Amino acid sequence: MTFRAGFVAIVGLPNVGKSTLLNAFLGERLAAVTPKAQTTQRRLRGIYSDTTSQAVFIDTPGLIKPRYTLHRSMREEALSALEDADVALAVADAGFEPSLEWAEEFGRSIRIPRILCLNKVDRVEASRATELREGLAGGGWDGVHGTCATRGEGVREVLGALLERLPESPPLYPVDELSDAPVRDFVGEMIRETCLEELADEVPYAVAVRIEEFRERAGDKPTYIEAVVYVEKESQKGIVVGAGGRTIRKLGTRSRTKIERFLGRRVYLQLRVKVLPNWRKKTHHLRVLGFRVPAQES
Ligand SMILES: Nc1nc2c(ncn2[C@@H]2O[C@H](COP(=O)(O)OP(=O)(O)OP(=O)(O)O)[C@@H](O)[C@H]2O)c(=O)[nH]1
Ligand SMILES: [Mg+2]
Repeated sequence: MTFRAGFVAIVGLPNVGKSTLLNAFLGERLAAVTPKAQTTQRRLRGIYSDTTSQAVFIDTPGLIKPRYTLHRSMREEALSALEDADVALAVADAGFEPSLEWAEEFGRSIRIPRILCLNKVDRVEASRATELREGLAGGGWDGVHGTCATRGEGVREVLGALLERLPESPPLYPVDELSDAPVRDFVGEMIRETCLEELADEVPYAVAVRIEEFRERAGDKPTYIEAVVYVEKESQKGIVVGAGGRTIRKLGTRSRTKIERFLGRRVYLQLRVKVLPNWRKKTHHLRVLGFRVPAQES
């Protein structure tokens, strides 16, 4: 029997449910998901394998008009994922008109096999979802599917359509691997996700997380993790620490619970807050924090 394997880039505007879909395909909570736009900041590979196929999904940051260097890095992450992809999975939010307009334009501009996922169909009338799917079907897509990613509805159908369009190839990664990202990257994302959930207004967007130490210890001692939450200003540091350290303690506890569930073992998490002035605009800071910065920015 032939085996199919290849890369699938998941692209779309922010907050349409790209990362939720990735998690639904894999049946694992691999990518950070929050109600806030711009949750995903860099590419994340998630690998789906079965007995006949392997899809290497690349979850990407939502496409936005860049306002500063971090945004340009995020946009570049999404566009370069498309360059390497065998199939594009465009995601739109059935209840969000701009994302539908984006999809229409994207469908016309892309040259590789393309599937459109109309997500969040639970937020519109069933008749509206059907009308949208029919309206979009003529746009050169290799398939238009309705999904509710949070409930897993329609997800298997999209997955099937994607796998069918992958090229014949042996597996690209070991079939028992879920991602090629190091564990400490996931740990950093879980802390950042918690910051997005717990902090309000502009503060969460000024947060970057760096894992300084990740050490497994002998016996039944908890894994030791030291992380720094970077913000851009002293005032933001005050907010993240909170009165008497209350906020940072809450962030620490919630993050630790997620990390322990993910790693399946006990964790000692040491969280600190530091100011890295204007890191989102500084090429050097972005590089230190592990972002890829487009060449023209250097
Ligand atoms: N009602 C509803 N909500 C959904 C659905 N799929 C995702 N969401 C919610 O939409 C929000 C955004 O989901 P994400 O998966 O983070 O979206 P994203 O496209 O990855 O966003 P960025 O990373 O910011 O570009 C979260 O609160 C999800 O729980 C869906 O099918 N229905
Ligand atoms: Mg995302």
